[in-house]
Amino acid sequence: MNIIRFILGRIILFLDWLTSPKPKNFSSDKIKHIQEKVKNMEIYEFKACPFCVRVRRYMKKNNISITTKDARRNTDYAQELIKGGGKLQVPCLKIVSDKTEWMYESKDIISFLDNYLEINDAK
Ligand SMILES: N[C@@H](CCC(=O)N[C@@H](CS)C(=O)NCC(=O)O)C(=O)O
Repeated sequence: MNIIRFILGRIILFLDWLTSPKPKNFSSDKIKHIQEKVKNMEIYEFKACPFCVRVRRYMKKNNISITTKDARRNTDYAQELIKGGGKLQVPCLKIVSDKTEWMYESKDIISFLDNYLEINDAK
């Protein structure tokens, strides 16, 4: 089972690399604005998780740069995620504030970023 998961993961990463989206041509002001609005965010992920790939592709296409934490390779990150968010499931968007939020579900993360950053690219 582990070997099958490993092979599937490699295929996903290869296909993602092969069809990697081009970042849209946003103005430097818009990119700065996006960066400012996401600077308090982090994403917990597994590199070869298809749902994480979906979020990463959306981010790349829309010039969104959020720190990622690989919760598969780093057990400290996995523990942070379980303690803060309540479960080991990726992707998870952490929004740090007085009342830190942990958002699971790739579609919800994309939809949140799309609205919050006024991008209008969520499908
Ligand atoms: N519906 C979720 C599915 C997320 C999901 O199934 N993630 C898997 C990795 S691909 C996971 O976190 N599994 C927990 C584990 O492997 O321990 C989404 O769209 O984000």
